[in-house]
Amino acid sequence: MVKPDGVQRGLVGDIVDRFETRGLTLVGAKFTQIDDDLAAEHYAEHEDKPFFDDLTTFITSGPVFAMVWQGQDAIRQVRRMMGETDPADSAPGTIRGDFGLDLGRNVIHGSDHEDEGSAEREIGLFFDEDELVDWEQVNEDWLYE
Ligand code: D4T
Repeated sequence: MVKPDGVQRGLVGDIVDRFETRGLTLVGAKFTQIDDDLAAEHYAEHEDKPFFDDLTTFITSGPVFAMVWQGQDAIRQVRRMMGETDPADSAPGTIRGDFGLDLGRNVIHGSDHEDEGSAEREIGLFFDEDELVDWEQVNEDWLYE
């Protein structure tokens, strides 16, 4: 999900381009504004953390662009392309390493690849089943051996 800072800074197109060019398949997308309830649910794991209020205030502060990407090892590869949680620790070439400087403005959210159910849970928060499109890219034979 491109966070409000990424949307305001006009980075949606570049971020979509990176995932498309990598070979991932877009199966869902939604431009929306998160309300307080959804923010609390989305960041429930951080409920007791000192940065929780700042986090939910930020994520509800403007529109976001939520996406579902599919492909081989997609969750882990997206996390690698995003960089570290703190842009200051993110390598150049990653999304946060190229577009961010500050932990509280880290441009993008991605589901956790170490937490098995996290992508499925988060897709359920943002999308109805009929908003996801089951399709095959014509170039799959050239992406996968
Ligand atoms: P998100 O969830 O935004 O994709 O980030 P990460 O998955 O990379 O990292 P996270 O869940 O640990 O942190 C969520 C979010 O909280 C902000 N944050 C985090 C913060 O403001 N202060 C902090 O000390 C930490 C650890 C940044 C990302």
